[in-house]
Amino acid sequence: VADISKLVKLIETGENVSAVLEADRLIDQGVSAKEIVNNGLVAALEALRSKCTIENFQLLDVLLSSRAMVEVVDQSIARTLESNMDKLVDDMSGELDKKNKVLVIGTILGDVHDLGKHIVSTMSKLSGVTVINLGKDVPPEKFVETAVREKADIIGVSSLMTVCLPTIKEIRPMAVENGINPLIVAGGAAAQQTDAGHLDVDYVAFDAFDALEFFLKDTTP
Ligand code: B12
Repeated sequence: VADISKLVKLIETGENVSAVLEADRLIDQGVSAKEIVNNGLVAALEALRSKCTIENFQLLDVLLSSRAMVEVVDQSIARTLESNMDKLVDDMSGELDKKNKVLVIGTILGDVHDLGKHIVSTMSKLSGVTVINLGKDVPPEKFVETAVREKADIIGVSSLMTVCLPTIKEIRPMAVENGINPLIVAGGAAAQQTDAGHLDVDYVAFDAFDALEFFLKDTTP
């Protein structure tokens, strides 16, 4: 079994160039994108939790790790998914929708965490979803306005900040008021602490792969 701990360490210490080389090496050894994302990237950022609190905020360390993570996603993960996306999609359970879906994605108002959303957005694009990425700190009305204009099938909303969760609940009533009924999917560590009913969304994804499966699923009745 390939050892992913070196990659975790390199991202944790922000060594972006070496992290990309190590991720490429693991991929060449047959390690899957899912394993690298879930056990490598997410684990490395998880280890920084204590450096990112209100009381103790070691911004530079966290930003250097964030950069290393993004480079691994954009270079190593994107490359392997480009060549293996068909297989990943084949492995998904249930009927897949042939229609090209439109996803409007962003991080909710008050929250600037966007690494997880970046992974979801990159994977969705590679699998043929049309992605409109609104960035971070996005007010609910912006999600809805954009979904109306772009005729979105799905609104994806990320939240890593517990205090921002209540704002997610505003999206559905606003969408209904504007005459649309997209699927609303939440993700990110804070959203994962609650459930779909509580956030008034259709689904809370536990990782990017689970999210993609949900996006591509055939939902026509
Ligand atoms: C990196 C980081 C930062 C970076 C963010 C850089 C960036 N560009 O995103 C910076 C330094 C900016 C930052 C700032 C702050 N942070 Co911070 N940060 C983190 C850290 C260490 C990692 C988060 C991360 O990126 N993980 C890796 C990604 C890949 O994982 P993920 O987001 O969970 O994504 C996966 C899934 O959840 C899912 N997913 C994610 N989004 C979406 C969206 C959709 C639609 C779907 C379907 C799926 C999906 O797919 C992803 C891949 O599988 C976390 C600790 C942690 N482990 O969560 C703290 C953390 C989130 N931060 C925290 C805090 C407190 C802050 C600050 C307030 C600190 C301060 N003193 O100011 C500020 C917040 C500013 C603000 N208003 O938002 C707290 C939040 C506590 C809480 N529950 O409310 C945490 C949990 C750390 C802790 N103390 O426990 N932070």
